[in-house]
Amino acid sequence: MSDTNVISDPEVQRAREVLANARRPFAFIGAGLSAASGIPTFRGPKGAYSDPAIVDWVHVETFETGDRAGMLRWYEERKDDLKKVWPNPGHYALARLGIQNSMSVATQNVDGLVEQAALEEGAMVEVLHLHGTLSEARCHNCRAVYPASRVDYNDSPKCRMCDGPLRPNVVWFGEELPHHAWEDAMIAAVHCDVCLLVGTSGLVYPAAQIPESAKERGATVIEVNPAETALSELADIRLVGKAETILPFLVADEG
Ligand code: BV8
Ligand code: ZN
Repeated sequence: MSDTNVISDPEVQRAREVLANARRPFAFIGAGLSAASGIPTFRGPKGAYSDPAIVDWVHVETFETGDRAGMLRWYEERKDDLKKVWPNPGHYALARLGIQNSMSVATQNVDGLVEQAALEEGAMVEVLHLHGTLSEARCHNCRAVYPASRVDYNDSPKCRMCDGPLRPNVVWFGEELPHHAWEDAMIAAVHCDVCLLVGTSGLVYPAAQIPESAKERGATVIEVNPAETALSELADIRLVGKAETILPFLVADEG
């Protein structure tokens, strides 16, 4: 969907209207929102998971009994890459929705770009990190948390409290989601009147239960994604296209 037909697309107009009248907007987002910032998605043709090694490196048992060094090297590279990327127009538009109304964003992303955009826009956006954040490291034993900027995973860093191994403060497959983020996201979902789904394949659980709950409780669901996803059937309005192209037109004072 190019810019010109975004403006004239009746579904985009309808979504703009719904969001402009939203009293409690909520967003559930995934890697597709950060694609335009140069951060690869996980699934799909050019996704990170097309490298089989990387599929292993998002599982906790790989850290415990497998190629821990390879896993930590990949996370150190991703942490480094974050120093070179910026939010894209999709992040800024999402943040601007938080200017109209205080807004909760449940993110599966660990890149910190939504909160950076909100900071730059001076928007009140509560960002709930369902799968953690690359900005923190934590001890695998006692869960003590450290700034990731102070740690190089290639040095096999150890915890200052218990000498346990440090690892990114993200949620790997086989690990529980952070309780507060999960609970706060579920509360936001069941109380929202509009749920915006942006850039997620909707394949990962229990995170994907969150938009399902919003739908069950009567929210109007708007999906922004160039492809059909596991969550598309929840959508009252499906906007087929890229977040960085479409989202700026959904924020009332744009376009
Ligand atoms: C757990 C690590 C239990 C951080 C990730 C049912 C219930 C509960 C669990 C399960 C269940 N069924 C199966 C499970 C197990 C498992 C799971 O979900 N497996 C699935 C895959 C079959 N879940 C778990 O293990 C979870 N934990 O259940 O714990 C437990 C209980 C007690 C005690 C111990 C354990 C943990 C899941 C978290 C996994 N960690 N990441 C990191 O390194 O980043 S998940 C991984 O997928 C990503 O990190 C991301 O967070 C997540 C979702 O991916 P998406 O963000 O959607 O990205 P994807 O690439 O898939 O899609 C991109 C989309 O963008 C596409 O749709 C594309 O079309 C679109 N797009 C592309 N460009 C654009 C765009 N959209 C808009 N604009 C564009 N420009
Ligand atoms: Zn420790």
